[in-house]
Amino acid sequence: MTTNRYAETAPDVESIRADFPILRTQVNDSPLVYLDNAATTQKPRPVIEALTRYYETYNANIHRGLHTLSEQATAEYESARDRTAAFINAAQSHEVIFTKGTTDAINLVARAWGDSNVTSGDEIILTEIEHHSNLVPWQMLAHRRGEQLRFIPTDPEGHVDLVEFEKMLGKRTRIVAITHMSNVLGVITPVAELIRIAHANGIPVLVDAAQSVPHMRVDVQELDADFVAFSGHKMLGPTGIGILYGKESILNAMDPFIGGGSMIRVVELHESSWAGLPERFEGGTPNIAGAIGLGAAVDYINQIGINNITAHEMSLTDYALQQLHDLDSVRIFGPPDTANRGGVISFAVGEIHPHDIGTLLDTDGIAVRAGHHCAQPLMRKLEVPATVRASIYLYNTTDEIAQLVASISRAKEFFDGA
Ligand code: 7TS
Repeated sequence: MTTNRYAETAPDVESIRADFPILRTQVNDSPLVYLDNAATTQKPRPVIEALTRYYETYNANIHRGLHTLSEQATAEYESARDRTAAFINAAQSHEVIFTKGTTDAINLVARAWGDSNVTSGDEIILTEIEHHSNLVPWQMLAHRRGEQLRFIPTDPEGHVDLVEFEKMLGKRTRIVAITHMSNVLGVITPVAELIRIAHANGIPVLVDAAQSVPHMRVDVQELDADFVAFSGHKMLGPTGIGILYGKESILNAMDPFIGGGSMIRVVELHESSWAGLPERFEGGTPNIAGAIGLGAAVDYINQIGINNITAHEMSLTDYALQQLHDLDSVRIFGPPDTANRGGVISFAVGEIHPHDIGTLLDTDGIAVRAGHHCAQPLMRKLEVPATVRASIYLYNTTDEIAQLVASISRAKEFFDGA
């Protein structure tokens, strides 16, 4: 990348905002206040331009043509892999597999690893706070292979019980799969500690990092994670592209899940042999533009500095938690302060249905998510049908948080008066 505008200083939010064309949009006659970043993030101009440049100047399929455009597309696709691998400090680029996203990555593991490593009577350990993406693929595996799912107890704020966790590990435990940051509670789980305990018992760990990698430094080698899954669209990149990181030794021992072009070495009429990493897990024409866009997103984040992004988000989260706490009848789910949490803030306003709050905020141009957030078991545990969720990213401002709080107050007055 060129100059590093921000790495030495706190992020200049106005300068960042100028890079995001959509932030100039008006919604219901108000400037857009985008606080639905846990669902998907907006795209800075360098990402949009990387996509356009690919389609306008070197669109071609990769790894097959000997022509110039194909070579350029292949080089850019592989360079995006290298930069993404460096971003999470993978030891080797071929440990980074391009997928459609987190969901696709976890399904890949549940199929390609699960089908050959899990049998009837085995156990898989999850938590009750998982997104459906890190629950349903394991349920499907259980239906195919007959293993049991077990859940680490969590307190109401989502903190996992490490003592109980250690007791749950046994001879039949095959894998632990856990979110790094809850998309509902914002709580950050102690994955490093969980991995250490699991490894002491010879058990691999998959980390659902969909909500962590975009917002905080995640070093896969330092964590010693076996698998890490995340999505490009939650970190300023395009939709339809994501990552499965896997340790080389584990990936090499796995058979592919998707059969077809690009993932083979030799194909005979009745048998085939597999390509090496990463091609073995990237059958078919991949999302070339998406990968290139993700590479541009990684560059953008690096240019600002991931630690600066975390610091900015934490200062806004601190402010938001205090302001919401001061509002009558607002109940915040998840940790009440910024210790062990990220900028995902779920709340309820009195007895008002979250969907009604979401709709009223939208009339002020404020985008939040209201619903079960693809975490229905967690909603049951919290004994609510849904929550309102505001989620913060690098382009949000203190003023936007103040607008959110004012809009919630107005919504409450509206319903109290109704
Ligand atoms: N895991 C977590 C923790 C997530 O938050 C999400 C998406 C996923 C997995 C799945 O990611 P995908 O890119 O494959 O869809 N979470 C949300 C959300 O909270 N609102 O919309 C999507």
